[in-house]
Amino acid sequence: MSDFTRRSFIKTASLAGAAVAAAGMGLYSGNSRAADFKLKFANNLPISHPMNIRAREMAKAIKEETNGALSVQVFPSSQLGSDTDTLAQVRSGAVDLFSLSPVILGTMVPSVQISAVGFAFKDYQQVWSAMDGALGAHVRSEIAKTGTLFAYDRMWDNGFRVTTTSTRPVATPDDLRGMKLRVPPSPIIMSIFRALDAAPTSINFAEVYSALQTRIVEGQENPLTLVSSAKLYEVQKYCSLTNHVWDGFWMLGNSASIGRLPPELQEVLRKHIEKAVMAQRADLATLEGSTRDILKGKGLELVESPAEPFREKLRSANYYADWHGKFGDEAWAILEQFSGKLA
Ligand code: X2X
Repeated sequence: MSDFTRRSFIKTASLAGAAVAAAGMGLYSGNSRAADFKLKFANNLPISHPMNIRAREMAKAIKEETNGALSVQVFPSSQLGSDTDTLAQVRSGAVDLFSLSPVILGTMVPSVQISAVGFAFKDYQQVWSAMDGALGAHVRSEIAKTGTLFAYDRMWDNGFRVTTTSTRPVATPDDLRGMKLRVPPSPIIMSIFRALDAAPTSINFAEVYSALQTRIVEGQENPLTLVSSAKLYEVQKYCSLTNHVWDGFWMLGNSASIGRLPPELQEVLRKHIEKAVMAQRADLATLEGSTRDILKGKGLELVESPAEPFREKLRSANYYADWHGKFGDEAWAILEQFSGKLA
């Protein structure tokens, strides 16, 4: 039985919210009415990815708890456009919620890329201490400064990015020399592979499978769960465990869109987003081991790629010094609270 009755909604909704709802959203139009508040949630992940499984559960739970007053429609797999297009849509309010990696959000807010510094995090203890702690708070404050967007507290997990290729494995930095590698439209990911002497090319994720299939690029880099759920093993031969960047997705909200919801509905939304995110993180942790076996079974050759030689090459290319300068001493000090000394 939903614990959110029409009566409590009418009683607790802000006057502004009730006025908006009554005036244009059919608040009082009987039991089997369309939702009074409809939100669009876009993401770029395959429909089978744990994020979309949990997002569908989240949407169902929100509809039930609000007795249909709030509905969240999930648009997976870049259905509403590429990442860069959808970022423009969430900024305008055409899309209300968008899960976006900091490596791409960095095209709009450069400072948010600090969580994607190459080889900064070695494990999930460091990741979640940072992102659920001071570094995440710093990044969310940077996002809020845009005035149009905000980020919910908890990040979805994408995983540690590994490198898949069709031509040769990447066991050492030298293996990357001249390699045509797809990277997201991301200044910081582009800079890692330029510093490692590869030949990176920015392509939106929606076009990655075909770019690999037609050999426009030799390889790409993404976490294991995505290599599996996007079926990249069908067009790749090697999977080198570089783990060069931990990546996640901020759950971005359009401030005006979400601000129009009555406070009660905003809280229901926040609560179920957090629940879905924490369940998705646990899913990826559970899947880590089995995904390696799945990918081996699909014919991918998994290759160990020890981190130190890659870190050393980045240091010698002034990669860390350059990004320290871009992010500034204060933000860099927050990062190193969790990563340890990087340069
Ligand atoms: O575009 C990618 O590689 C992806 C899916 O990992 C991001 O959204 C950054």
